[in-house]
Amino acid sequence: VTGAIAPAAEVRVFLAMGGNLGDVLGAFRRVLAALPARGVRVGRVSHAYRTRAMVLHLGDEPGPDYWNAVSEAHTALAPRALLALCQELEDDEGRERVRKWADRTLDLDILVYGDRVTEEPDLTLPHPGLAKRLFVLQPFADVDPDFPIPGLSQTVGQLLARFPDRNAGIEYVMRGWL
Ligand code: PH2
Ligand code: MG
Ligand code: MG
Repeated sequence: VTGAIAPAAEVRVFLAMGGNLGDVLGAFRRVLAALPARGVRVGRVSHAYRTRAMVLHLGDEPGPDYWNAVSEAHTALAPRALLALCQELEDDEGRERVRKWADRTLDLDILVYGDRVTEEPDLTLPHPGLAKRLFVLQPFADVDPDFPIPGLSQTVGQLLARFPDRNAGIEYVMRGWL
């Protein structure tokens, strides 16, 4: 219809949730409950994984174990708007930004935004750590193992299968946690 404003098309995104301080699964649940009213329709959600903290420098004392999970979602928010929303939800959970990789109540990262491939100072898509981290790939594979990662010529399942030890750092799988 002439003059009508077309609604922005929704894009399929994948979000990673992590945290190792406080009631992390509670934080995950609150985030998933808050997203729909903020323009993000939540789709499939992975199991929750208890994982050993990955440290920044070899030899660093690891902090408490993390919980990690991945969620599929659909949104018409632009990448920057989605990133700002993620940071706002982290702040709502009392996230303190003390230093890189500090222990945290909630980390909410954009893993994938549609087929977008971009490298900007604070927003690299797909997430640069994705292919290297079992605590991301394993829950991602729960949600969609056949998803081809934009910019890489491999699916989530193929990346996962390349890991020599498919349980490395994964202590426990919590099913039906939502
Ligand atoms: N996130 C980090 C640093 N280390 N370790 C685990 N197991 N899980 C995480 O999500 C994680 C981490 C910084 O984002
Ligand atoms: Mg992170
Ligand atoms: Mg983050």
